[in-house]
Amino acid sequence: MLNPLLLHPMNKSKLALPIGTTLDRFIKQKEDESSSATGELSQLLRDIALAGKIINKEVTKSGLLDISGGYGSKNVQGEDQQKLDVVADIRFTRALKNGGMTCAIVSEEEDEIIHLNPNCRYVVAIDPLDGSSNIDVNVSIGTIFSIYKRISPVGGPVQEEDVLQKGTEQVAAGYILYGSSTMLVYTTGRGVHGFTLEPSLGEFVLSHNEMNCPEDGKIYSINEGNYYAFDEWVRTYVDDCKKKGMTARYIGSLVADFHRNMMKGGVYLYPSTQKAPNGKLRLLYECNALAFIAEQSGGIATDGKQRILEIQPTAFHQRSPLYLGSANMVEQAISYIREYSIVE
Ligand code: AHM
Ligand code: MG
Repeated sequence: MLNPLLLHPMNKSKLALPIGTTLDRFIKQKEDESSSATGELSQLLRDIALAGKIINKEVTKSGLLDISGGYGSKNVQGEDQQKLDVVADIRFTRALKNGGMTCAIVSEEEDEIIHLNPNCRYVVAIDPLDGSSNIDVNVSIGTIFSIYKRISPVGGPVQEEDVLQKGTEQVAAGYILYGSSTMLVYTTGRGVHGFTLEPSLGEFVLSHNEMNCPEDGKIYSINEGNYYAFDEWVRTYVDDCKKKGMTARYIGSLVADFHRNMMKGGVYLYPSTQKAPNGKLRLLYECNALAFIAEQSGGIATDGKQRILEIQPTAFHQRSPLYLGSANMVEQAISYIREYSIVE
């Protein structure tokens, strides 16, 4: 029988919420547990979840409606935009604008800051639909988001410094994975929690409480097509993974590759190449969010020289090499850098 003391309102925060709890209720409980919470971040997380449900609807219709394929334009980084990339960007911007908790957005799909309500405290960095090359072929894709508190005073225009904050300053981060089921995974710096979309209810429900990334694993994820463009240390590392009989898994959607490795134990690598000396992935809205989640679940994220979260960004669309996942596996991979670096 339940201890009646636990039912007392004062003790509400001590009750661990069971699997199946809705995201709304979970967010509310976390808000109640924090003495400084104003409810604004909670509302922002709900706005993101709502946008995720809308994108999910669009993604599942892809192929039926005229929303797959190229949009015929390029984003600021010169990459072909897919129609769904653009749809997702519009849906998120609209949801965050209507939600009224966001002062600015920086998005993979937009060159400049999108200014929203200057009276709000939160800045959102977002990749609305990551894994674009997989959209048309029914392979998992995702949304990645980071939330920061602005530095400049509320009420005034958002400044570059509000957006160009180190990953350590994130107040929350997460991703939505549109896979065999749709999941929202997020952290506010107190563990990582995963929610699965129950399609008939249209609700995200708690399915993975306190997610932990195993320290070790067997999976390495890297685009080996770039093998001859990698530095020698990466090629040697990949050769050694094969000699050890490790498992190669690479979906080409960062969210999906990261999620699998966090569940099963693995390492994700996107190193610099001859063509892309800073790698491909974007610090603000790809690397930082997953680095925060990785660390919160016991994993590691580094650019090979320093913690991803400690890199000071200098541009909105800045790129970074990324080594991410199970702690021992990331450590082991980057130990090759030291071994192969040329001592002058
Ligand atoms: P995108 O944001 O344009 O979709 O690009 C990012 C994606 C990541 O999801 C994925 O890990 C990586 O690019 C794959 O790149 P590549 O095809 O070079 O291996
Ligand atoms: Mg992306």
